[in-house]
Order: sequence, then C-alpha cells, then structure tokens
Amino acid sequence: MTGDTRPTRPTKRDLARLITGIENGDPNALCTLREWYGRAGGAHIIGVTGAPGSGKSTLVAALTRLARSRGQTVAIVSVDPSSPFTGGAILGDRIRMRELFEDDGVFIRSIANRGALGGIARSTADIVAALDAAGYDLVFIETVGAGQAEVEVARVAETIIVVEAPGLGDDVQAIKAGILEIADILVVNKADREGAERAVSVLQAALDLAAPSVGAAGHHGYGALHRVEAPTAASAGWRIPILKTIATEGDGVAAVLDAIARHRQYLEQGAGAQRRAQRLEQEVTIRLRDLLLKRAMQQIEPTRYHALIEACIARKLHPQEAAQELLSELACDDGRAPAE
Ligand SMILES: Nc1nc2c(ncn2[C@@H]2O[C@H](COP(=O)(O)OP(=O)(O)OP(=O)(O)O)[C@@H](O)[C@H]2O)c(=O)[nH]1
Ligand SMILES: [Mg+2]
Repeated sequence: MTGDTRPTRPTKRDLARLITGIENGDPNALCTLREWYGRAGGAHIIGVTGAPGSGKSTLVAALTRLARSRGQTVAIVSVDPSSPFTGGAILGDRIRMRELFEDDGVFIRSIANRGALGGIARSTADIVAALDAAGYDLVFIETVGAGQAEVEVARVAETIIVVEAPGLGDDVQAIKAGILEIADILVVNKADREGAERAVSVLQAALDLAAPSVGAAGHHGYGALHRVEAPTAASAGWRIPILKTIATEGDGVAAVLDAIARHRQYLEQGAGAQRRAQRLEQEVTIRLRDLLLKRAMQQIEPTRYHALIEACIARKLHPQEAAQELLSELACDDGRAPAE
C-alpha cells in the first residue's frame, strides 16, 4: 500500500510510453520491464468483467473516486474499445470520467483487444506489472466478459469482480457466458432498475449449485504443464459476496471496495501465494508455447507448410498428422511425438 519503499512514481507520460512499447513488443520496453519487475508485487490487481453495458466502467470510476478519497492511488486498464475511458461514450459519462484523467493519482489506459488468443493476456500482464512497479495501490483491469480471451485477461487479476445488471435479457448474462466461475465478488449493478432482486437470487442459486468448486483458490490455474497442487479446503474458504450497486450514484460502491480489501486479506492469509504460483506457472507455460511456436515457424519452409495445409484441405491428411510431420522435420526434434 502507500508509504512503502518503492521509488518515486514515474511520470504518467513515461508510463504511457513504456506501455506503448510493451504493446508493440519493443525490445527496449521489455528491457525496462525486466528492470522494473522486481519492484512489482505491491499493487492489488482487480479484474472487472461482465456483460456489455452492465456498468463496469461506471463502477470502476466510482470505486476509483472512493479509493482516492481513502488516499489510495489507482491505475485503470480498459481492454475495451467502446469504453467511456476511451471516448466512445455519451457525454454525461465522459464528464464523469474527466476529473479522473486530471488526477495525478490516477492512471488510465485503454488497450485494443486484438491479436491472437493469449497475446492480449500476455501484454495485459506486462502492462499491469509495469503499473504495479510504478507504485499504484490498486490496478483495475476492465474487460467485457464475452469470451475466452476476456476470461484469460481477467485471470491476470488477483481479485475478479463480475458485474451483472438487470434488464439485459431474461437470463443472467454471467451464467450464460460461463464467467461466473471466475468471480470472487459478484455485483448486481443498476439496482435502481427493476429485476435487481431477481438477478441477486438467480446468482445466489447458481453459486449454491456450484458451491464445492466456485471460490476455490485453484480455479485460476489451468493449462500449465505441471500443475501446482489443488487447493486445500482451508484455502477455499472465501464466500463470494453478491452486492447491489447503483454505480452512477455511488450507492453500494463502498461495500464493493470493502469486499475488495477483504478479498486481499483473504489472499494474504495463504490462498494468494498458491494462486500467484499457479498464475505465474501458467504464464511461463504460455510464453514457452509461444516461443516454441515462433522458433518452429522460423524453421519451417513456407512452401512445405502450405503444401501440408493444402493436403488437409483435400482431406488427404489429418491436421494432427500435418502438425506431426512438421514437428518431425524440425532440427530440435528427437523423433518422438510429444505425449498428448
Ligand atoms: N440506471 C443506471 N444506469 C447505469 C448504472 N451504472 C451505469 N449506468 C449506465 O449504463 C451505461 C453503460 O455503463 P458503462 O459503465 O459504460 O458500462 P460498461 O459495462 O463499461 O459498458 P461496456 O464497456 O461498453 O461493456 C451508461 O450509460 C451508464 O451511465 C446504474 O447503476 N444505474
Ligand atoms: Mg466499459
């Protein structure tokens, strides 16, 4: 938190430049990031996801205002082209955001959700590490909870808030999109609208149904080569709160900020170390996969590659066989197909 030994905060302009470098894969930026990496780890990284228009940006802005009044500094990363943070919003929302842009203790950055699955999660992880190292107390990552890419981005966070709103359709959107399982805190925003109570009870029922696994510290870890051990019952002791807010009015926002702080305490009591280990293991695995693929693609002759694809199109070859043929032609291959 504040008052620690981290060095003076870099200027917003330096940070903005570094982040652009990270986004572009600039080697200098990666060099700086490596130098800064040891200073990261003090911030609380909070993912905010949920259906389009559920009020994520408005909620993040309200949480930021409140955190500022409590003396905390805040960085916001918005992986969302239509966010009011980026200007694609109605005037009233933009005015509400303006004071945040002018505050020295708030850094706001939007990043476009483009590129391959995993790519955006990787650059988000790097950007968040830079903001963490820069000394911000809270780092919010806003993503639209619409698909796998967004879920991967949200997993960069230590605490994940899923925002729901009544009136976006008959079903509770988070359940439909399958993002409920990554939530640490559930928010039913737009509580001024009809149907908020119903949304709360639908979410509660969904949580009760999923009770044994939802909220377990292990749900953030997946896909790694060597799995870190499953969480113990003691580490799975977080009860997911369902909180109602009217983000535009600031109603209920204090309870959300308090729940965020409580979740951090819970993580610090043990579950966090395991979650962090799982997240980093997954990150290393994903980066290794990308590097291996890059190296392979450098070695493979494009004509050979396209010939194999053509063979697949003609159904003379199964894609798995094509991949195995390519693998067997690589210099580093020892002749054995990898275990699946
Ligand atoms: N009535 C009501 N409107 C709200 C509330 N919170 C946000 N809104 C409005 O809902 C609209 C969408 O809010 P945003 O904060 O942009 O929602 P979002 O989830 O970030 O939207 P995307 O990033 O586009 O997915 C805006 O016009 C807000 O002013 C609320 O509590 N009650
Ligand atoms: Mg938004």
